[in-house]
Amino acid sequence: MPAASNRVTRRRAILSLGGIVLSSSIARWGWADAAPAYPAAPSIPADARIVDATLTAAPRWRQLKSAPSAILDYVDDGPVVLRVKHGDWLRAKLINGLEEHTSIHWHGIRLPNAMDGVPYLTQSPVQPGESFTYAFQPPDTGTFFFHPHCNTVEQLGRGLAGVLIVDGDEARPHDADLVLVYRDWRIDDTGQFMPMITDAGAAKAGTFGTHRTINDKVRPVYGVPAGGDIRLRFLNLDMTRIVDLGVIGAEAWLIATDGNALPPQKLKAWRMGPAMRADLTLRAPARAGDRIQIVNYYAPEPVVMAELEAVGPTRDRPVFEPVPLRPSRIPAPEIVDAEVFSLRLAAATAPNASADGDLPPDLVLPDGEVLRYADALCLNPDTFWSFNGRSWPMQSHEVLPPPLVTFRQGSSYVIELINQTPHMHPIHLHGHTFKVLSSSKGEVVPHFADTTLVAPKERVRIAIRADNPGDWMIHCHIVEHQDTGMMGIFRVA
Ligand SMILES: [Cu+2]
Repeated sequence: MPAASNRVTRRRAILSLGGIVLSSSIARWGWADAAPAYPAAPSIPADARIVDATLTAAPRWRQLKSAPSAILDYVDDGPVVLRVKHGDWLRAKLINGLEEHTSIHWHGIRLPNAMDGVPYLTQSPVQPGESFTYAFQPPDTGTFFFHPHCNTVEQLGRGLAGVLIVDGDEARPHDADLVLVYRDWRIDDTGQFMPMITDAGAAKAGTFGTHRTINDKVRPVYGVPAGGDIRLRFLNLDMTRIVDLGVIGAEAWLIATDGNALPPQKLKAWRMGPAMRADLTLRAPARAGDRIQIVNYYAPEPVVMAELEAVGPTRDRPVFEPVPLRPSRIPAPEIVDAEVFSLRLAAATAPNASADGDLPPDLVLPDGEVLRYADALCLNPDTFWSFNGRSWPMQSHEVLPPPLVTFRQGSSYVIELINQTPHMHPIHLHGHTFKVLSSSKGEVVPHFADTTLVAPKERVRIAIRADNPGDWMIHCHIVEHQDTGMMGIFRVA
């Protein structure tokens, strides 16, 4: 049988197996008929303070343009914002009201592997009508978010995401605390969604939306106490767009990146790829009616995304000075003598061209059939991207490739992200928060992050202490890039 038709046959076979075989038996590389070896969930101590939440992922109607759009969300009036105090446990019951499986990944939270929400890797996918309860104690304060890790292009693209705030980082409280969620919806004039992924987009910078919003509104205006100190939590929850966050009309200071405190930096502009967050502090205008503009400089002309309008009597405050947040609790990586792991971000290549020379072993399917890695790769008909010469072999997570790298638990590593492509890639690590050390393109402000944007031809050095055991995802957060190959597993053991 010619190789090409062989591939097609196998592809059909795998796809038709669908959830039947794979829901009962996980397909890991080289493991035949292995029972799902999911990590064990943490147990909640008897004296824990618990915040309960119910999140029903379901289709809903939302007015984005003149006609309502059929979005997906956990609540009717999004975005949902969950708040816990540092030290609390969050116990969130996900109910799947969708017609396909889903899960919740808690982006940026250094939680136990079992709660990371990656189907087939850390848990069984949550099937339609089923539920799954996530319970964990967030170890860090800050601004986080959550979203599915299944068919992410469609589910996140249609709106399925929420905000998680862990309070307890303010040495001095602000007078107002605003959450600004940036998204670009891919809808037409009648509010209908357009195809979320296109080959032309996925192979380049991504398929852009058509309707940019803050908290689902175009250029909203928020009243803030006149002369008061304001905290802004800006989240780029788009799947494609890059934002250069700026403020016009007030002196703003950057106080946290991806939720992690840093010494206040006077804000000129802060570049944010999909999934990145920035916390700002600023003083509202003293005179009621005066406005501040929140702008995006990543455009030919600054684009106003939202405005703040001073309201009410003027607060009597001393001269504005940015108060730093309490220092982050991220374990500092020991950078001197740390091993360096290079990760090349590149276009997809034939697996035989892998520069490492260590091709992954053949895959043994649950029914005993042996599938070559090369054939498995062909299961993903639209593979455009790779890490270190390896593309994630399927569009879903049903077949798991071996880890790209294994880190010794407790050791520190420098990871060099080498962008060999002409496009931006916001690279996200699960389970760990890293320190951004340096860039080949110039000075960087050292800061902690869970996602960092790597520009074309740029090399960015980050460092982690690999202290959280498990198999974790690393991927580009331009979701189409993730979906078409730029994803892998790193193991901490
Ligand atoms: Cu990318």
